[in-house]
Amino acid sequence: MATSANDLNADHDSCAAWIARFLKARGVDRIFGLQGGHIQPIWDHAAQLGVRIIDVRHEVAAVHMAHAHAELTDELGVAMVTAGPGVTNTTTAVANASLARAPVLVIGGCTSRAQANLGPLQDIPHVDILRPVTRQARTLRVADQVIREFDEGVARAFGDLGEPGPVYLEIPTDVLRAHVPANLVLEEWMRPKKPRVIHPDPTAITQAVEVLWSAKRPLVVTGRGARQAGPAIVRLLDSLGAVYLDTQESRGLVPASHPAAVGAMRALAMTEADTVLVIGRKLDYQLAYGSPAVFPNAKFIRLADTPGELIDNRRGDPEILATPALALDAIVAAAGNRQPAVDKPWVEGLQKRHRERSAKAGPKYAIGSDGRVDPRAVFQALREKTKPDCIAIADGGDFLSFARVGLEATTYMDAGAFGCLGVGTPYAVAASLAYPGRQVVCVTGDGAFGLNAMEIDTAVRHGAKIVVIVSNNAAWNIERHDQETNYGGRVVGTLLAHSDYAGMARALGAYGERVENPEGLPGAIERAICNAPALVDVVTSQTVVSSDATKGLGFVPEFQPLTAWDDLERKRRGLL
Ligand SMILES: Cc1ncc(C[n+]2csc(CCOP(=O)(O)OP(=O)(O)O)c2C)c(N)n1
Ligand SMILES: [Mg+2]
Repeated sequence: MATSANDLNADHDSCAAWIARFLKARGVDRIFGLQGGHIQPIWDHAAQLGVRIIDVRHEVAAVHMAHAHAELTDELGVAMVTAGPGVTNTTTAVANASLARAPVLVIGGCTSRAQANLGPLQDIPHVDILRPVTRQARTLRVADQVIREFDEGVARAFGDLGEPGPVYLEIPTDVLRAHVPANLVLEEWMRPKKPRVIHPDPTAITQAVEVLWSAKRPLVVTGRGARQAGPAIVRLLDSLGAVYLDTQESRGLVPASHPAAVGAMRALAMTEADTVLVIGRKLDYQLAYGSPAVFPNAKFIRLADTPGELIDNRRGDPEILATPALALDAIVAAAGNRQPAVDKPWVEGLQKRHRERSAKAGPKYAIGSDGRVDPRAVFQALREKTKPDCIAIADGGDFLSFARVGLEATTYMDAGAFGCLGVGTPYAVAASLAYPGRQVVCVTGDGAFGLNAMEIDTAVRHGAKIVVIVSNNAAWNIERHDQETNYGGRVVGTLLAHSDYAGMARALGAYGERVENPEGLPGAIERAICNAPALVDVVTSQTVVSSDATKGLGFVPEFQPLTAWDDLERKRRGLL
């Protein structure tokens, strides 16, 4: 490597050097990013300290990766992008992390102070653009205060002053180069912080025991905020005898084999429950906004460590602001030997019907009416070929709908509440780099795949052993289906080509093969796992209709996300 006498980063007490040391001190061992001159001082110092730089092909992917890293490891996810388009390219991923409340720190470039408002290169009001989708967005102009700002920013990313979520900090390049004497950087700003613990109010615990242990038809529902509380939830379910539903964000928290889990009877459990304990989640579209139309018999108890998950849509009585595991254990302890009033035949009835529905092996899926591979056959083949600790990522329209039912993995991420197509490949890359010893499979629609397809190149360069399975139905199919069924069959702008995605993967240095019949799936998946990073391009049917398409998720009913719930809502309003 050629060396140069010129070193703009020779000062190891520059502001940029302090930021790199701060990140290292906070346990950050990787930064996802795309380089540019404005951020080069931090980029270089971080690399010199041994922080791994995972350089991507589009800034949106860097933030998706930081997000997945944060979710899968409980660590801070860090992305670094340059000024101007580098920052604006992150906006969608920052918004996605905001809805997913993922603790992500995005470090942006910013023009030097002396050029401010003169019309410099790559200048745009980043902070104004990102403010609505971040917990904090600031320009740090005072070099000796930058580490204090980072300390505060990381605290906000982990949920101080509101929900956890993304934080955006930018530092003008001249500030990055400024010298900061060590005596001005307090050691306490650098030191890692322990996660906060919120102890429950004993009065609220007594009240919760009273309501739960008097309930005849208690239902427990969890979300992202319950993720640390799996064993405590199981202890509560065991002592209360309630039924249980997870949501997309809490998959795998309670083992699917636990008798309380009645996921296949979701609608009936929601209709019939008289008491619903909601742990760590909003009553958002996945829970029909908590509407009495869908929960006609229920009163609610809310439990979360952030008020944002206590106060939306329906009042909890009680509303418990506490670390969920602590509150749940306190509830179980306070209930002691008290016998719950639970209606056992109701619980057993739901359990029995859940078992019957789940046990149905279902047909062996092969081909759709157009002769192409039934997308559900992919998941049957995956079940044969993947290990139980496989990490699964799902992205797309119809294919995501099939994936939710067909995938068995308990470590799982998907396009989420933001419906953010394009997350698949970046999430998978970050997952594989975080857990190199585990299989990582990304199942994605061809449309969704196209949004960040170049990240296959990142996987190859960084040795991320991902397996991407593309459902190549040559369409944005869930939308095509909507046009066909609800807009007079006028199909406009929703068709793609049967592009050669396997060839594309090979061109980028990955393994790739195309599958055109269901018998070819198991072998192709096995070869892909052995040769990862790899892509299996499965030519799938457009004619197999997914449940998201039939339930109305695609076409946006007026009051509720699903047509069945929308009908109930209309009935409640006297419109039917
Ligand atoms: C970024 C973004 N753009 C558009 C949409 C709207 N949308 C939702 S699903 C979908 C179709 C996805 O097509 P594909 O990934 O090929 O999956 P398929 O339905 O064909 O299985 C579209 C366009 C979205 N959710 N996100
Ligand atoms: Mg498609």
